Amino acid sequence: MRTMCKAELTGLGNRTVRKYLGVAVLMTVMVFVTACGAQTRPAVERQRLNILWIIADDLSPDLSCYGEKAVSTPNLDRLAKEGVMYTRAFSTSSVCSTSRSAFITGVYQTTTGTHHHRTNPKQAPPDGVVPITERFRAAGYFVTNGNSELSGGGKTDYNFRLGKRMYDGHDWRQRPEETPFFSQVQVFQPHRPFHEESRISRRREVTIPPYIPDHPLVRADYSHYLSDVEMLDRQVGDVLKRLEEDGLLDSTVVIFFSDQGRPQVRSKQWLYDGGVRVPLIVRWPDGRDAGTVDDRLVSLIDASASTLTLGGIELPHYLHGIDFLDGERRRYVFAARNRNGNAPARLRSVRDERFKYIRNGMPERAMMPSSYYKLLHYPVQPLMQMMHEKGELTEVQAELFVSPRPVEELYDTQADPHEIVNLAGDPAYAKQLKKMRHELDKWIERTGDRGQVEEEASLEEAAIASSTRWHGSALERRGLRLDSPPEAHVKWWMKHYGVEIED
Ligand SMILES: [Ca+2]
Repeated sequence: MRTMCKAELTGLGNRTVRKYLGVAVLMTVMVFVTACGAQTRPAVERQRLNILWIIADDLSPDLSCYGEKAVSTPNLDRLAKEGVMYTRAFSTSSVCSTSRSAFITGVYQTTTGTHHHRTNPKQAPPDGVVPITERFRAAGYFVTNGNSELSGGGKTDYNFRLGKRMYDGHDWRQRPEETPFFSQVQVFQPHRPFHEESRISRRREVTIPPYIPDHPLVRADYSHYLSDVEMLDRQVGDVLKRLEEDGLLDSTVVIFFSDQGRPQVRSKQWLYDGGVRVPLIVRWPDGRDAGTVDDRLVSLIDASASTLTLGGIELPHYLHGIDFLDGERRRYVFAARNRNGNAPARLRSVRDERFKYIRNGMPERAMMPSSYYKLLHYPVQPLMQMMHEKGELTEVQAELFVSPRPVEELYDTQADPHEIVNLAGDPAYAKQLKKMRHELDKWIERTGDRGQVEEEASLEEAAIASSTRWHGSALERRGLRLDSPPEAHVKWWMKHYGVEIED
């Protein structure tokens, strides 16, 4: 029987890997070249890096190091100071399970058929596609996925089933001696429901975007979100402290990012930057490029290719990402949104450093769809619905309720960072529109976008029924129903957040 030697599996011959292995102080791994020769030979020393992904849930770059003034995130600021901070990083979708299904395989969710959040029963990924964790295991890495306390397993939320255990444990401390690790730490924050608000005075400091009304309830909601961002920061600090205590800071590449943007109206579950732009910080064990800012476009689909390369693992032929850590550049990032819970949609976007193009395959649906998830968790949704019925929204805010929607949207994100001035009908941008349209068409073709067709009716109906049951029950526990008037939902939130408005 021939046992494949680790030297073959790790594919250590390429230039990139040699560069990574040049890091000053590395973990030493003893690789025994038994089956590659006729007899056992002396151990060959090979050094391999540990890799740690710290993943936030529902976080936009709302950190002090990214310029958010109303929050204090000293631990992530320190990480940025000791590493490289990427300012143009984007997820491939705007909701947990679809984004996670993509970055753990390195293949767009629209290619693997994992583009609906959620689908049951889950299917296996297409032939040959496996999570990158499988490749790390095959290369001799100890692979873990833990919660933020590292006391148990962490969030997975993949839209595929694997049929076998994906992880060796939840904590790098469980690994056998002299074994390198690829670990993930999943931090729940700042996912809703938010926790206790840490500082009421923050309500005066938060900046409310123009597409949402500047209302005391909105200020309270944003303030709660930022309190949870600070909770996330403390948890990241604890994880890094533990890494340091274990003497692993100088042998581990730390990559911090979020699965998608902030849980807010026109952000999570939308394809505007609020939904898909994410923080990304990479800390090298040798202090390389410490404190620098990188403005290149990066997609989270690239995290897979880059991480495999860090592990000295040959990239599978089907992989969609590029190795951004080796300086490769991409001209565009792509994102997709299909059904989220009970709310069907078919949105696709392509963005370069400046322009964002969004195509809407279901223009009959208003931007503020009747999402039960948002009805349960986002106070801003019923508030805006109530204000809309009373005619109290601005023109930009009321746009969320317009139906049918434009089939195409084009934004200049430099001049219009909130993406509220649609340039798709402006003759001055016709050339840009044509170019972006073409790039999106090419991507759909090249990646075999499976979300361009209608979802099988029985699956869609089952998912909608499940969402209706689950969210209906959760609202009942608040004394509310799915069809309660928006005023009733707003009243519940005002009491929950302790918001009082003088008549
Ligand atoms: Ca998420």
